[in-house]
Amino acid sequence: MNKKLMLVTAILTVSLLTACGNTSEQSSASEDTHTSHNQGNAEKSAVSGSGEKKVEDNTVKEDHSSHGAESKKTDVQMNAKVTFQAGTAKANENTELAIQITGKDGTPINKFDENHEKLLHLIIVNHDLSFFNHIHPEFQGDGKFKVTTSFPAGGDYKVFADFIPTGGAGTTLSDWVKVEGHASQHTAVKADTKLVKEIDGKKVELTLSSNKANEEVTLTFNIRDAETNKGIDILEPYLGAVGHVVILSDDAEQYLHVHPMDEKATGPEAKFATSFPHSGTYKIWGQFQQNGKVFTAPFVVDMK
Ligand SMILES: [Cu+2]
Repeated sequence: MNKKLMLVTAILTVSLLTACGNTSEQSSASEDTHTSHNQGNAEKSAVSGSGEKKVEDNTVKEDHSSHGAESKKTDVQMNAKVTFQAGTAKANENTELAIQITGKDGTPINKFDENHEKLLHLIIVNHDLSFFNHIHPEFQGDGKFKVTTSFPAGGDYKVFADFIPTGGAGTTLSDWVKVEGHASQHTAVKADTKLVKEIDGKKVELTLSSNKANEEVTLTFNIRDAETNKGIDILEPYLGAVGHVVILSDDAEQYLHVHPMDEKATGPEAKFATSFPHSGTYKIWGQFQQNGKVFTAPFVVDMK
């Protein structure tokens, strides 16, 4: 009896290891071809975040730490397929994007919980993360969302769909799409020497409490008027919070969506807590709103 149990355990372990092996193989394959992958659902949907925090973050919706999704527990059951309604898309032209979300067996997911005022948050980046777009497609029913958007150049874009299926956990799925047209030059993602950016007349400064991966890091954004250097304390809620932060590893494999520690803050400071899953270079986009206008401050940091 015990022997039998041990054998079963051994088989299970082997199959788990095999599954993991396949996952990394598949995702590196998708990196190589950079085209839209609609097969290999489980593999493709592997988008990870701050690992062990996941379950807690997802059950407590008001939790203020990151809820970057991790594939192993829940996402593996679902798939997001991103297509262009017209079949193809050209750079600098309005194009209708469709996102089809299905369960493991291919049936559409039809119930979503509203999360920060939206059923689906879509983040689109290009190959070198120089382009970032955060949009909210409309639900059409049958697991399908649609949105009209445009791309600044030809080339490959990674699309992250961030949502909560009703009864499930916060999930992030991703897919690559290819846009026709002249591609922009690829610039390596390089850490900023100074974490101060001037955006739309505002000076945004970012301070990290630590530059170590795998530990809690507080990100403090300080927002000042670029001309007067006065702190701006009249930030407006953007999607129900003082700000939103999206973080991607330089290879766009690790996705973190971080919410503020104090959602009701109005500036000049906005604090966020997260943990970076491994050492390396990350791009951070902080999004805030003033006078009805959203501004996005990008930063690149190295984590040890
Ligand atoms: Cu959003």
